[in-house]
Amino acid sequence: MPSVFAGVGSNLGDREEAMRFAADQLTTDERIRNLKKSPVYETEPLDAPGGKYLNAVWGFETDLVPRDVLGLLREIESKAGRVRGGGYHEPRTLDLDLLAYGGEVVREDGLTVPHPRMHERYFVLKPFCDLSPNWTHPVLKKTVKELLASVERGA
Ligand code: PH2
Ligand code: MG
Ligand code: MG
Repeated sequence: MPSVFAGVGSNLGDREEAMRFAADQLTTDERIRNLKKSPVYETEPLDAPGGKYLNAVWGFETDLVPRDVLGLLREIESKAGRVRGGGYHEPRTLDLDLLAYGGEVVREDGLTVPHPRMHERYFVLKPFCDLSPNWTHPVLKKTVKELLASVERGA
């Protein structure tokens, strides 16, 4: 069963409650095993309007294929009350991004794994590193720990 990693973000409404709700949805889903949660970080919005984000990364195991993991994450976003208004990086009650699916590379319509911007985002790499510092990016061939160090150096 591959280890899957999801980025979790919220900068609208009751941010803690949205994250609690999402964790509960995953924990009670029989297709999801062994949910592990990073610490939560409060971060300034990057290239986005609105208030501060709460960010975390969660890891779990599943036999769902990447497309179905994406579908499940979208479903949980909707159940948490997320409404997509179409604005660029608009504030969101809950954002669940599929960051990594084991060491696999997926390039399909509307689905790129690893997430195309994860390696440049401190708010992803920091909590990802808390969970799994040695996960290796299958395209960049660098560990999360190395990617985080590059971002912290500003490289
Ligand atoms: N997500 C974005 C855009 N900007 N900034 C922070 N700090 N955290 C996020 O999760 C985030 C962001 C698009 O999804
Ligand atoms: Mg998203
Ligand atoms: Mg996002």
